[in-house]
Amino acid sequence: MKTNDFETKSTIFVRLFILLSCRKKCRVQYPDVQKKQHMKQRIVFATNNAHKLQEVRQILGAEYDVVGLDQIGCNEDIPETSDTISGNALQKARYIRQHYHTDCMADDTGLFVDALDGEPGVYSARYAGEGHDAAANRCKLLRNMAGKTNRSASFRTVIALIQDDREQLFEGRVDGVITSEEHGDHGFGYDSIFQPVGYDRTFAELTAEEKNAISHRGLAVRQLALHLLKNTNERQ
Ligand code: ITT
Repeated sequence: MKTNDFETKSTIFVRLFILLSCRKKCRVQYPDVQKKQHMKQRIVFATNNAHKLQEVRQILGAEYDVVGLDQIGCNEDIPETSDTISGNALQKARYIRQHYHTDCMADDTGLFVDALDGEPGVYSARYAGEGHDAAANRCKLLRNMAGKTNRSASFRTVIALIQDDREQLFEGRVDGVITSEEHGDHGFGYDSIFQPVGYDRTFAELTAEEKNAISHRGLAVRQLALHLLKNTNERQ
């Protein structure tokens, strides 16, 4: 064999070796990636409010696959007839459990204003009528607050989780004041007229990350996340 031939053959051999070991590495990595995707925990969130869905997805992060009602084929307006937010959260979660036979979570939220004896509270969504019109709700609240010196209020959220036929509640609350006019255009619902304690901006002037870090929903969802993590660890 000539020297040149020998060099060519050994170069081919070295290249083949590198190629094979790369393929081996790829094969090792690929199932890991697949496994990670499968490990994502699926949670059905019983809400018709796209903003809530987006917030919960952001707060829980990529580890969870938070599924909305349309993804389980539910287009109904789930009844909310309780006079407490915990009652409504449970009612929504139980409805989905009963009709769609799946574990799920539901969130009910209210804005409780001290000078209005806790109104709109559990009726926050329908404060200005059955239409769920957020602009009309804010307008009515600002009208009812005209001239009030005590502007203290709190947002409260209760999340009901039904998992393996067990019911759990998680609560979050943030205190603040009702501003005299609307400020900001982020967020939704009453965000533009609620200024949390310690801030000189309304929720609608904060970024989504800033709101989620201190909000009623952020607090409740982080408790839920701890519970889910504990459950998962216990099952393994
Ligand atoms: P689902 O019942 O389908 O979850 P909803 O919009 O009816 O959605 P709630 O009854 O829990 O939700 O909420 C009452 C109202 O309070 C709601 O219509 C919003 O306008 C408002 N709201 C809820 N969370 C809010 C938040 O984080 N910031 C501002 N307003 C909020």
